[in-house]
Amino acid sequence: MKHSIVILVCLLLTSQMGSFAADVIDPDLVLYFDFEEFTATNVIEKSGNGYDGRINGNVKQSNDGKFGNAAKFAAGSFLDLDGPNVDPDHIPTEGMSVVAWINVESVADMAIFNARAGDGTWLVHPEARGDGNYRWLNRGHNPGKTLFDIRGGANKANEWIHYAGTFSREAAMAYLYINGNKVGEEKARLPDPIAGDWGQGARVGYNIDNNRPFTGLMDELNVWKRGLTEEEVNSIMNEGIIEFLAVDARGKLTTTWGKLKTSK
Ligand SMILES: [Ca+2]
Repeated sequence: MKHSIVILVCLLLTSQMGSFAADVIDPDLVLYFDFEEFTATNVIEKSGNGYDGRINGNVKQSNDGKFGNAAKFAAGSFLDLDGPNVDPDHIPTEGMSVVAWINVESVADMAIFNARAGDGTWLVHPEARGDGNYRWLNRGHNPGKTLFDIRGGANKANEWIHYAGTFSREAAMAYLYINGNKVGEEKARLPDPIAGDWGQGARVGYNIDNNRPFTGLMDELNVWKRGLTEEEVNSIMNEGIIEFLAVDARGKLTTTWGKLKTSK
């Protein structure tokens, strides 16, 4: 009898810990590549959603990362995220943030991340640009649904730059931060959500139509389905995503305990 009670308690504790573990990762974090884990064919994706990137061309692990290792992209190489099979619940529509450390080999048009809807809508452009700045754009479904198109900052080659584009539909505002500084903002031109499918694909490091090849190093790419605040962008930049998520989770647990207390 005593033995079975111990087992029961252990089972209860395990299931409780399981639910805590599930809470630790922020549910709005859709994609996270720390580039610490490569297999022969894939780069392992760490959000918990399992969207490992299939390596196309020459994407190699480099130990010259901003945090540990990075991915080194040769021109025309990319990670294929199998866009058509991404869970619709994970597709950002009410808000989006794309955050990454990049160290580009030259000042040229380069896509950090790209996704294209089944109807051909280019729904997101987080880019370093050949004309010397950075870009952040979202669109609703075609035709003519550009929500914002921000250009700002000074594109620099051969140094680590922190890129963060954010958009909240509710706040109707988009912001572009470079190295934690706001370099551009735009009020949403339309009330539409972001196009809600990645039917023609989603990639890291190359546009769907094989343009704007990312060339150089990338680290700590994280894609969210909400607009991060300036404070959150800076926390992610300064502390790294693991520490950010830990603080995020502690905040959530505090809220949960608070709720439990009040409900008694
Ligand atoms: Ca890394």
